[in-house]
Amino acid sequence: LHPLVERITAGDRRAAARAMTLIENDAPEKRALLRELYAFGGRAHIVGFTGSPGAGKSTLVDQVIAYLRGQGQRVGVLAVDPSSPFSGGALLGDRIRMTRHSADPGVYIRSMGTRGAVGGLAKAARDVLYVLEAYGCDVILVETVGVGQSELDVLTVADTVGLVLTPGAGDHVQTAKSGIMEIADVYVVNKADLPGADMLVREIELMLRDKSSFREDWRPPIVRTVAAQGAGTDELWSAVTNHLAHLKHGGWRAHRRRKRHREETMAVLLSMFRRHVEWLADEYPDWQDILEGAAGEDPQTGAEALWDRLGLARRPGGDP
Ligand SMILES: Nc1nc2c(ncn2[C@@H]2O[C@H](COP(=O)(O)OP(=O)(O)OP(=O)(O)O)[C@@H](O)[C@H]2O)c(=O)[nH]1
Ligand SMILES: [Mg+2]
Repeated sequence: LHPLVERITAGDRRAAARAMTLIENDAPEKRALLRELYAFGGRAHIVGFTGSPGAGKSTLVDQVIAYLRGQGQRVGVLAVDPSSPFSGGALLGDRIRMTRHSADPGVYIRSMGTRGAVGGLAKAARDVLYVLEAYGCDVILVETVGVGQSELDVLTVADTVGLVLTPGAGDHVQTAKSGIMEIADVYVVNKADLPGADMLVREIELMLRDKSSFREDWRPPIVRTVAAQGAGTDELWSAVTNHLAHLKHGGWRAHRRRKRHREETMAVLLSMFRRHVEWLADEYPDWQDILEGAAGEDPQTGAEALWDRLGLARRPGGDP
């Protein structure tokens, strides 16, 4: 085992931090680390929380941490912060309201900026999660704000997605950003102490009457919370664990894992392919000429010529 991986699995926090930084920075050791860390993937229940800015995601995550610690579970947190550059690592100020847990050895909180993430935020998050899984986290909570496609893409790493909505301003079901309502496995109506919570619950219920929108045969439950007072956390967590049981029972978790594996492998393969072609173009001027259309040929013809030069097979019918 890589010495760093060995230390991570022994519960060494500094080793975990170091590995995450190496991974985020795309360091030369990254590949060797990920190769070994892969074996730990799938051990933790990964739960994403998303929603509008200020919906109470961090407050909620903080309550869930306390709840899970009460059960003796080891908890990891990945807070995705769009306002920060990609490599940060350290706790990002007061956007994260979980600092009361930062001295607890059973809690590992990591934040990840999004500015400048290469190869996609979801991939970067997935890679960091391997470290938290190797560290022995039973549950990993991922907080990401529900604006921007790449922030939402991060949720593909989650087994269960909680969409945090609040009564009143902006969060009406009808006006919600398209795509965001559909990703929820659990609807969390937070700030249920404020007026309008009943109305919001009714709106969601109405929307859920259209059963055709259920993903993976799961009817998303609606849970009310007052995160600021710690109310509703146990109901929230039982909804979340019910969802995981459903995924496992129905074979959905294995199905998703295969699908994600396929996507990740494809992404790696395509980027290898791209790098290889770029290398050839650097190495051989005639590749460069074809790429730039020096002889006046169209891009399709040029690409097919390069395809043939790579010695790649054509499909029956003649298409590459
Ligand atoms: N009234 C009320 N306020 C709450 C509740 N939960 C959180 N808040 C308050 O809402 C504000 C935003 O909470 P955060 O937890 O930072 O929200 P967030 O969704 O993490 O915000 P960003 O990370 O900035 O997107 C804070 O002032 C909280 O105290 C609640 O249940 N009721
Ligand atoms: Mg927050």
